[in-house]
Amino acid sequence: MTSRPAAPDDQAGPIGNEKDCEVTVPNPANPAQSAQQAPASEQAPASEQATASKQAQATDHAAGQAQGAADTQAAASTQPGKGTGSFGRAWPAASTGPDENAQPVETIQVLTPEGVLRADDGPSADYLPVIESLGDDLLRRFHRDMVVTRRFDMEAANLQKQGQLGLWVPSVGQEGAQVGSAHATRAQDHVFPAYREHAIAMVRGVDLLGVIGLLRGTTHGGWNPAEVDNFHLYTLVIGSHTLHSTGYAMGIALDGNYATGNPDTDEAVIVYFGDGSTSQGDVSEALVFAASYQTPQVFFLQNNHWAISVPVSTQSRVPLVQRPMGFGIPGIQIDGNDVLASYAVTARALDETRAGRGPRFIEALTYRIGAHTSSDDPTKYRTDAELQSWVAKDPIPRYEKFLRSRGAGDDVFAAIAEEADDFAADIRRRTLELESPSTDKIFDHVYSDPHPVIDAQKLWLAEYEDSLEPEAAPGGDA
Ligand SMILES: Cc1ncc(C[n+]2csc(CCOP(=O)(O)OP(=O)(O)O)c2C)c(N)n1
Ligand SMILES: [Mg+2]
Repeated sequence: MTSRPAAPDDQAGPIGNEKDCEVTVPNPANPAQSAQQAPASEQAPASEQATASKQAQATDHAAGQAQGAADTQAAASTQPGKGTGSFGRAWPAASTGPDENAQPVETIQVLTPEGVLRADDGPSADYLPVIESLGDDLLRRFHRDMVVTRRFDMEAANLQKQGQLGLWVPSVGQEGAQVGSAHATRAQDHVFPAYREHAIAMVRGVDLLGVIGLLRGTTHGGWNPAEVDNFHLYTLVIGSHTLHSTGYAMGIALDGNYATGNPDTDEAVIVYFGDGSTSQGDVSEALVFAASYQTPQVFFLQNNHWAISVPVSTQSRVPLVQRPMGFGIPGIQIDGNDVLASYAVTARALDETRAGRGPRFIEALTYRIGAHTSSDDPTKYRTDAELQSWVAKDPIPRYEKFLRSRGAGDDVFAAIAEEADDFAADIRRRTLELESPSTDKIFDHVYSDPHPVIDAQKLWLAEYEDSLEPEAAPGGDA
């Protein structure tokens, strides 16, 4: 075990000094954020209404939390048994909604919801030069990647409905957060996804048929991380991969593969996780170790406002971006439906951490437009009004407006749409061609070396299968 780095006091400010943790005060001149605040009258309990009015400048996060609380309480009151513990007692009702002591935070947004670059001189303006340095090819690539992933997602959902996949996990609505941050990574970086990071997988070079195979049950993995720019495997045990990523980042540090001053070879880790997973102990442990060892690592939280049917307002009484500060890690909140903010903020955070300045935490405010998975029915727990308010903030049409204002014409968008259709058709064709693996494959790779118990089980299964009657051919009489 190596000794831990000296205490990194350059990150920590006096208590209450959020600037040192890169969480800045709200800009009252930002009408876009005010517009996102849900009307206090829709937010139910009187105490929370008072809170809401106190936080008139609060961010989208607080609005989402308060709205989620009201929606959830409304849903619970119409569902018999919901909100009742297994001992027949009612759970306390006041477990949701923003804490009245929560400090509002500034959300970094480069592109307004109208698709115009922000012209004010608040903290978001710091990121404009990053965007202005990008060429048209990359800017258009962002759009292409968002559109292709969404089209892929729709095709996969259709395949699931047609019985070709066991399950589908949609990413619709989160393309801005994913495409922007993925393009900010460098080839040598290591990316640890959860399970709906399809756009990031594609940007890193994964053949998305691998994702399909995973959900069709033809593979346990889907790709080899070493062959796809270190895009590690999907992780279904929520939050567990934050520990994997911190361990990996500690390894990079032990090997001395960062902070050499060469951004083209210095490595960094980025881990993607959801709002719900922040309630897992694993995430807190990962943050503790990351802070202790000053890992070269970015924690990228996609706050899509729901953990299956649990709203983020139940997971945290304060904006989640404030949580890393308690661990001594700077946090920054971004408009996750702004692909440019996602790119610029992630690029800076990765370059800072690869340079040895310690871990960083980004909270991207976004929304899961679709169901949690194809097994979920979100109409049971969230309102159509909430959904529509986020459909209106869809990252794709917003970005299309921006590209059009820079001269992209109908031909550009028609070509991208055609490419997306071709991509989906190719995925469909290859999905139907996927072959089922042999049953005994489940025993491979349980251990790296041969194991007598596994060998015995494999033999037993083979004998059992041999003892069965052969299956009737389709269409036969038997
Ligand atoms: C350790 C663990 N507990 C519970 C689950 C069941 N589960 C699957 S997804 C999920 C919600 C995760 O929500 P969030 O982290 O916000 O990610 P999102 O699905 O919204 O992307 C839960 C509880 C799980 N997979 N792993
Ligand atoms: Mg979530």
